[in-house]
Amino acid sequence: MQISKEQISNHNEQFFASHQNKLNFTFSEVENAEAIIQKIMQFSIAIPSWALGTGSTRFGRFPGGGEPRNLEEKIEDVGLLRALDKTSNAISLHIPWDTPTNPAEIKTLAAQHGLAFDAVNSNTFQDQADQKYSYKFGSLQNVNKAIRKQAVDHNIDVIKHGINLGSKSLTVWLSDGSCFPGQLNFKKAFENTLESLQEIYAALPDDWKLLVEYKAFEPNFYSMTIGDWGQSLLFANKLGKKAYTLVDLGHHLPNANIEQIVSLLMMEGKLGGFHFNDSKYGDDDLTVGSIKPYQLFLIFNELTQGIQANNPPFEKGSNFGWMIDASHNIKDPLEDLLQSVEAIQIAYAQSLLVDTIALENARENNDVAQAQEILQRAYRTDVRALVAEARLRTECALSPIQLFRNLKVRENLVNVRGSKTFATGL
Ligand SMILES: [Mn+2]
Repeated sequence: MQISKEQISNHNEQFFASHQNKLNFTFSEVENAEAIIQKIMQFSIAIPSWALGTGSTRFGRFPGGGEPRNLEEKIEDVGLLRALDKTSNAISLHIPWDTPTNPAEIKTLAAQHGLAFDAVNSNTFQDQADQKYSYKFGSLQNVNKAIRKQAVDHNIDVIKHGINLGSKSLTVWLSDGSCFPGQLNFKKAFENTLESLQEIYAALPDDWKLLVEYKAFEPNFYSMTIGDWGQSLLFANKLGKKAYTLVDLGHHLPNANIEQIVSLLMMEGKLGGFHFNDSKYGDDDLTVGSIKPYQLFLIFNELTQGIQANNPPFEKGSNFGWMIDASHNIKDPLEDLLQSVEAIQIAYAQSLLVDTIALENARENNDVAQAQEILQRAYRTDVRALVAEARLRTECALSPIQLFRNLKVRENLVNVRGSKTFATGL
């Protein structure tokens, strides 16, 4: 299914007058409104191939129907999102869930939908039917050299798939760790993992990045071998300049100060990628901004300031890997992704409202109340009309979810694909 420009403009017409009123008001309130719209229009985010189907918990999976049955249909789904928001401009593949059998055709199809390929993701947290050794006791950390080699070879294979598609980075997330005290020699596990990562790093093209993702717990519940940003940064620093830390919002212990982590990683030039989601308890994979929108804003505030200070803008073609990493259990995955994208755009727009000079002055004068006022003034500003205007100017929907529903996109996909479909993924 494709959404036509005519369908979008018909939809926008009915909302136009009300949008214009809100926009005029926002322009009267926000000094840099035009600059913010321009930034939002440039903003780009990747959609992971595993977020397009209904996810599952440990207890069950309830598919919603019309889910993409193969990689081609996943690309089609991201194409639908892009037609509605022009921000979901890339897809991030997970190998082997979405191994491209004909890369040239897949690349052409993606280009037809205006999509690029973001980071490729390896998988050594599951056993595949055709693999010789099990990862039950870890992959890159394993005490058995042959198992480590199998995991290294898989990662190198993933890089090759990525090269064929035009990806520029490999994300490694390991479930390696231990479930009980005494199970693992921490030092040996680190050293084995480092040696394995070095072998993967050696196979990385010069213009690629290796993104080292960390996670505090789950599926291992006593220790994770790359458990926090310190451990990830240690690996990244030992590996070299092509290696970076990747921050996933859901991969921290409760109440971790993620904005501080972001600030320091950017100071070190080692923040390579970001996975957006939201959570109340752990790695809940909930819709971005649905639980802790203020935290999201504070993180964006650090991202924006860090980028303005010493990094290129995180716009189309930038060096950062921005991605939504979530798996939706009960909502329509496409509606959920539209909500997530908008939450990210809103937080980004609000971060651009922060008067950084005044904030720095307040900090230098230890004026704590004023510093808080400056941040909260930005956070409490309604920027939705600016985000909508960015969509309007890029020929997208003023209200993406409304149009998604009006056009009966899901019903259409169910008709074509069937009501009992299972997308590959978790
Ligand atoms: Mn992630």
